[in-house]
Amino acid sequence: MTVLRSACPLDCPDACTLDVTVDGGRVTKVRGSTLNPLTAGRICGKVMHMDRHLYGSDRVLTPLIRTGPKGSGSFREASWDEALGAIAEAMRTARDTHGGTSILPCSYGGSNGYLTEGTYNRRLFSRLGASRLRRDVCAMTAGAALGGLYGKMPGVALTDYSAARLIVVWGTNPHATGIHVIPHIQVAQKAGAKLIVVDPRTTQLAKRADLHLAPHPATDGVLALAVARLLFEGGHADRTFLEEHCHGAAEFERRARARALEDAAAITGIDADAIRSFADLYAAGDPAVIRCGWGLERNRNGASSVAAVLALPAVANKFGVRAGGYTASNSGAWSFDPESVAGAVAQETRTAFLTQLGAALTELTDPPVHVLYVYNGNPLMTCPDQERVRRGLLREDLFVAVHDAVMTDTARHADVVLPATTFLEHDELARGYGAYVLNRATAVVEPAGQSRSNAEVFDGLLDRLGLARDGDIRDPGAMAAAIVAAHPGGDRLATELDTVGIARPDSGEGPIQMADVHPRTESGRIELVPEPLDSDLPRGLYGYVPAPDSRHPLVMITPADRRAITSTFFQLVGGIAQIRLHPDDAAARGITNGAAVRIHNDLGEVLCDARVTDGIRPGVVWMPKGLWAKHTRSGATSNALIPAALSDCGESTAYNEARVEVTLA
Ligand SMILES: Nc1nc2c(c(=O)[nH]1)N[C@H]1C(S)=C(S)[C@@H](COP(=O)(O)OP(=O)(O)OC[C@H]3O[C@@H](n4cnc5c(=O)[nH]c(N)nc54)[C@H](O)[C@@H]3O)O[C@H]1N2
Ligand SMILES: Nc1nc2c(c(=O)[nH]1)N[C@H]1C(S)=C(S)[C@@H](COP(=O)(O)OP(=O)(O)OC[C@H]3O[C@@H](n4cnc5c(=O)[nH]c(N)nc54)[C@H](O)[C@@H]3O)O[C@H]1N2
Ligand code: SF4
Ligand SMILES: [Mo]
Repeated sequence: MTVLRSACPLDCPDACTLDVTVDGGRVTKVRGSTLNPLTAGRICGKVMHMDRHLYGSDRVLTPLIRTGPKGSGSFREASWDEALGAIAEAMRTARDTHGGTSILPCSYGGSNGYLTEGTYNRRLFSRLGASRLRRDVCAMTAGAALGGLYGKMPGVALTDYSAARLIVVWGTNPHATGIHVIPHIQVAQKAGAKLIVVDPRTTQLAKRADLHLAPHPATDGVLALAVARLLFEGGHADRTFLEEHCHGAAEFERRARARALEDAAAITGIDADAIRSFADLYAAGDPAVIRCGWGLERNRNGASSVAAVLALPAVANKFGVRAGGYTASNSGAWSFDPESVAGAVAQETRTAFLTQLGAALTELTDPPVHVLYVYNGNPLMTCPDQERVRRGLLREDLFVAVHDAVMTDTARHADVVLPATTFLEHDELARGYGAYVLNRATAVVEPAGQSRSNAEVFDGLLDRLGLARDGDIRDPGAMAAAIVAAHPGGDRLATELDTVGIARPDSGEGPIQMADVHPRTESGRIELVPEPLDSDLPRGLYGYVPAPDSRHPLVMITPADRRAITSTFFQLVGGIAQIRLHPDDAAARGITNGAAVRIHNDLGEVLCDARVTDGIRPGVVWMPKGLWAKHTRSGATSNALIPAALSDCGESTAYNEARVEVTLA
């Protein structure tokens, strides 16, 4: 029995370091280590039970080739040689007959590491001249706001939250999506810090908050501007700071003052007094930090909402002290260029949007997509407009390859399925989801069955297609080393990775905003009304777009579930899923706890069970993201009801505002 070091590359902001117990060549225990101070020896239940994922019945252990009709899930075992040969042949034929752009790689958040994404894959697909994928299902809207205002200035480290005296948790649910900030919030609360939670649901943190505001989805911008207005009116704006460090302050103030508090209360569904309490607590709190999550970006006002929230610390100048400012994604702390290191080439090509995958597969012409290669993703379950994605996958003239560790619903629609290693079975250089730390991890066990890593498979295809070039880095260890070496300050990073296995950015792990790190906008200032965001938005930045009329009265939100990372690990959960609705909405429809219901709109329907709870505001219903087909009676999940419409800045989709009706099934 040995205990080996590893690190988690899953789509989670915490980037945990792990101690993995291996017994007889099998993983028997996974625990958090203390190498990453944020992990501090604790991890989530998902990865703690990683052995169930590794050795579960859904694991794909050999290459598979389809035998039944498309989507039937009937396969026979095949050798790697046969499976890779079939994929290479499909790619070669597509490229030679229709052009490289008829090949579409499709991936998202399965693994946030450079050896699984951004290197080997890009080298292969760029040399094939394949279509590019805009990987836009997550964080692009929030990223547009953060980039516009601050040029992605890194944020307050989650470990610094203990030092805050006012904490605002806005549109994020850390008990599910990033547990390690919670102990730091608790330490702060014990020391007298106040906690505000802004969420349409009564999350676990909301129950412990001094103030919980539950806005109508998509109205956060109106709420944040109302708070800004009160800060200006109450003399809590720092005029000197605004003058010296910001651009657009006067215009921002004009827009914040344009709406009366009572109107903001009516739009958001929050009492004017509660908004006043927010402003009072925020003005008085020092240090004050806002944890801005992703729940508020996924709607028609997403960019304006995130921008308005992120503007608050500038208005009141909460910066310049430890634990003062904001936290969003910290991806701006690093500047790697894995594509160049891997030898990806610049090419003329077209770009397809992941949020529009259904349309890309069914409507693109000149040329249509003929080969879809899926890895690090489960697009049938995670992309909007699910039925269109399904129709696309079922096209007889589309060749679909899926590389995954488990038989996902997407994989069931493949022509060829390839077994993938998990992060405990391959080497990785992992950054997590906008985390401060960089982890290097080495495989702790041999691959299960015949599974292979992304690096191996992409490299194998590169050879088969005759696309390898002299000087290409093939070995994953050498690739990781070259990526690190190409980073400014790479020598220091390499030493840290070699000696302890974890590295920090130049800014350190807990920088003070506006002291250690500064806006990376062109002007070097905080841009409160940044171009081109302002002119790109239909009503300008901070302009509120009201909800369109709809025959479907309820708003469905689809937050993360603590048992899964989007769909990853959800195969391990049985039973029929529940849609949560408020007692008033349930009573109006004759729905009782546990009733079988039909959730529907013009796009489709989902059949599952109802759970009646006052933990959500009236008019809003919620269903977890990432469900599998087996979790509903119709095989369709929330994404069958979510249109592929883009968010306000066109960067992502509106996962949190589908209009639906719920009726007894
Ligand atoms: N266990 C687990 N952890 C995860 C994930 C997972 O699926 N499971 N996913 C990972 C990924 S990919 C991401 S992007 C992050 C996401 O992390 P979070 O930002 O925490 O994401 P969500 O759970 O989608 O949404 C957070 C909260 O936003 C609320 N919300 C919905 N609409 C609105 C709104 O209009 N306004 C406001 N104020 N709140 C709203 C929801 O009720 C929810 O409680 O988590 C990562 N971590
Ligand atoms: N309704 C709704 N849908 C949503 C969202 C929402 O809020 N609501 N949120 C969106 C968000 S935030 C995100 S990030 C996306 C996530 O979208 P996806 O990335 O499609 O979601 P996952 O379920 O994480 O799927 C990742 C897959 O990658 C596989 N994988 C992991 N590691 C490897 C590897 O090393 N190699 C290979 N080949 N495969 C690997 C996993 O087994 C898993 O099947 O979903 C989006 N979908
Ligand atoms: S999913 Fe997040 S909390 Fe769980 S082990 Fe990975 S990084 Fe840590
Ligand atoms: Mo995400």
